[in-house]
Amino acid sequence: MLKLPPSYLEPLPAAFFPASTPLPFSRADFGPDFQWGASAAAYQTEGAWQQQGKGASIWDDFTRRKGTIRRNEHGRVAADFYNRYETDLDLAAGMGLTDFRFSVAWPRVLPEGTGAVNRRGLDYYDRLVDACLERDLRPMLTLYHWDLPSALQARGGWANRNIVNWFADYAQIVARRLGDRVPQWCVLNEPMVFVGAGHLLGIHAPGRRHLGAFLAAAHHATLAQAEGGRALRAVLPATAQIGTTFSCSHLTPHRPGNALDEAATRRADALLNRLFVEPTLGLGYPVAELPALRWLLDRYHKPGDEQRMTFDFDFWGVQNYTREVVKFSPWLPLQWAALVPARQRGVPHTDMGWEVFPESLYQMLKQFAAYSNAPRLLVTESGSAFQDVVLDGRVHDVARRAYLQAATGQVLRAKQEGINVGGYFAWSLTDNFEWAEGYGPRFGLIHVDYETQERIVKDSGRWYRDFLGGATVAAVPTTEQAAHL
Ligand code: IFM
Repeated sequence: MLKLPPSYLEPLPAAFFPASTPLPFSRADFGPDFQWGASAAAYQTEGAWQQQGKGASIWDDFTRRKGTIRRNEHGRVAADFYNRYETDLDLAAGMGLTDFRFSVAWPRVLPEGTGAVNRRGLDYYDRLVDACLERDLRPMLTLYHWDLPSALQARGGWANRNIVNWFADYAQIVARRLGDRVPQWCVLNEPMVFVGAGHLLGIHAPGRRHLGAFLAAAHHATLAQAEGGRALRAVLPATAQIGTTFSCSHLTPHRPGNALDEAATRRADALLNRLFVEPTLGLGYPVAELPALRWLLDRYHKPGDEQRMTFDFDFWGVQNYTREVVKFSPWLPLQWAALVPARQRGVPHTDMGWEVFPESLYQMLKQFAAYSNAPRLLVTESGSAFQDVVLDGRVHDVARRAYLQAATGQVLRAKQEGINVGGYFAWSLTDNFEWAEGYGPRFGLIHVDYETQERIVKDSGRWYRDFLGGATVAAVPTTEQAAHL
C-alpha cells in the first residue's frame, strides 16, 4: 500500500505561514526587472561522470568510499542532465522562468585540473548556454560547485595555496569560451560548506577532519574567491555581472538573554555568516569573535593578502534554507557554540531536519544589506526538501509549495523595506543528488524518477508557473486550507 508522508495527511503547521508575509502579492510587486530562476549544480544533476573526456572529481572518489553517503549512492547518473538538459530547460521555460543557474564541472573542462583542455567538455557547456538562450532563459554560471578535479586534490586541493592560480586559470578558460553569451557569473558556491563540511567535519569530499586543513582551505578559498573575480573581470565584457554565493542562516540564542548563549550566537554568526563575506569588503576575518583564526593568520596569511582578499562583486548570492538556534558548548574548541537541532526543539522541519522558518531569508537579506558597501543581492538558492508521492501522474507537494510562497513573500518584505534584492532562484529545478544524503531528500520543482528518468512538474512548480504568469497570493491559508492546497 502507498505510504503517504505526514505533509499529505496533516494540515501544515503555522510555521509555513508567517504573519509578516506582505499579502496579497503577485509578481508585479517585485518589479519588471526582478529575476525569477531556478538553480542546479553539475555533480548533483549531470551524471555522465566519465563521458566525453571528463576527468575524475573528488565527489567521484568520495562517493566510492563505503559509508560516506546514505545507501552508498553516488552522482554517476544523477538526473542525467548531461543528456537531458534540453528537456529540463523546456520545462524551466514552460514555468516562465527568466533565469537558469547551473555550474560547470571543472574536471569536465580540465580533466587534470590544469593543462590540457577537454574540448568536448567545453563544447557541452557551449551547447547548454545556447540552449538556455534559445528558450529566453538568462544563464547564470557558477564556476565551482564543489567538484574539484581529483588530480588537484592529489596536490593538496584547497589546502595548497597554488589552488588560487589553478582556479584563476580555469576561470579564464571558461570565461573566454562562454563570456560572449553568459551575462552573470558566480565564482564559488557556498565556501563555508565545502571548506567546513569537506575539511573539518569530513562529511563532504574530500572527507578531511583536520583543523589545519580547514584553516588553510578557508584562506585559499577566500583568496580564490577574489582572484577568481579579478580573473573573470579581466576577460569578460564590461557588462558581465560577477558575483559569488554564500550559505547563511539567521541565528538566535537558545536562551535569549543568557550571556553565554548570546556570545555563542555571535561566534557562530562570525563562522557561518561572516567568515567569507567580510574579507571581500576589506574588513578582514572576524578574528575578534573567533580567536582560532589567529592560527590562520600566523600560518597561511602572507603580506598583501588582506588586499588580495577584496573584490568589488556586482552581486552577492544569498543562499538560505533555515535558521539555527545556538547554545554555548564547552566542547567545540573552534567556536564554543553548538546548534540545537530542530528535531530536538520539536519544531516543524524539512526532510533535511532543518527548521521551517522562512523569515530567516528576510533576516539574512537584511543582515547582508547592512554592510555599508554591500552590492546588489540575489537569492541564488532557497528551497525545501519534503517526501513526495506520485499519485495519478501528479505530485501534490503541498509543503514545498507553501514554503516557496512563504519564502518569496519574505523576499518581497525585504524589498519593500528598501533592500536591494534583485532576484529569487529556487533550489532546485529538478530533484537531484543531495550530497551525503544521497537521493533521499527531494528539493526539486520537478520530480525525477531515478529509474526511468521521467520528469513530472510538481504542484510547487505549477504554482511557480502560475505566479510568474501573474497569479496573486491572496491570503495566508489557514492550516485546514493548507491541507487541501
Ligand atoms: O543541494 C545543496 C546545494 O548544492 C548547495 N546549497 C544547499 C543545497 C541543499 O542542501
